[in-house]
Amino acid sequence: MGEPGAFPVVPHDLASVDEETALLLVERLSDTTTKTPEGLLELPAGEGEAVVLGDTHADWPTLEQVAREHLEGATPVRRFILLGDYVDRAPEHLPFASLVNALLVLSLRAAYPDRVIALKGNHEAYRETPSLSCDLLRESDDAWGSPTVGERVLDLLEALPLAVTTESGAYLAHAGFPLKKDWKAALRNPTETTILQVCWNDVELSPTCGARGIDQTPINEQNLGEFLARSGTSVFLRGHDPAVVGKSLYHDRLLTLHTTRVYEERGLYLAYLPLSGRMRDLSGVRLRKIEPAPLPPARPFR
Ligand SMILES: [Mn+2]
Repeated sequence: MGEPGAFPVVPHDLASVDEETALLLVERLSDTTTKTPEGLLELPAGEGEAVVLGDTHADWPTLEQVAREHLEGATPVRRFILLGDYVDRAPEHLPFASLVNALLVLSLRAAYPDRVIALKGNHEAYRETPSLSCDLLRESDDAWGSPTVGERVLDLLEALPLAVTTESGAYLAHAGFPLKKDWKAALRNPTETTILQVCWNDVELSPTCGARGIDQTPINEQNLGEFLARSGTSVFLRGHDPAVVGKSLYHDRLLTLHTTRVYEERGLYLAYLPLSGRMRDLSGVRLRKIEPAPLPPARPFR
């Protein structure tokens, strides 16, 4: 997995890794990632900017390319923030891609503990909320005839934080915010309701809203304004909803990102967020559209 500060090496071809080796790899990651989950991270003011990625959904070639550019390139960013949904809906022709992408996320966090922040999405909350199927378990079964590796990876993903705030005035989470007045307490001690609000919610004006079967008050102009006021933030960056990707909503205060070839027709986006000064709205956030990274050559038939 490499040393802290060095770009991690993650096996791309898990079919050639035996179960024991895979378990060792996950074991090492659980030693290097924080053991006490914190629901909310509050970043202090700092120089430079954060790059923010939306859902990556098993598109590890793109994540790896973007991570290399921003963590070890000529102009590295101070913070590298991932908004959740690392697994499931894998692109075609990428075997075991949910496992590889999850291992890449966790390895990046272990290699750059003070720079990489990975938040939890609804796909990482598979065992905590009424949910979809989980490719981590299925891929493990396919590779090794047992779900154990996938279960251990899920243990680590479940412990990821739900949200992060910056001194410059941003709140970031996978989908939404706690509707409770004491939002910090809700994030620090999340109930199923909080997980649904933070990891599953939609914006009222999206076509997706109401289609997921999640019984929550959706995000609207009013509850967004109230939340930003009580949290002392000005903008909300999220992933989760391909229908509104790249659109700045509610008077330039809410932005949705995806960074995966799985929804390529909606666009793959990165956002650059200032970490110093004070944002009033999204005008200080730079949006960049990227192309998906090339897929690795298909494995030769054996
Ligand atoms: Mn999602």
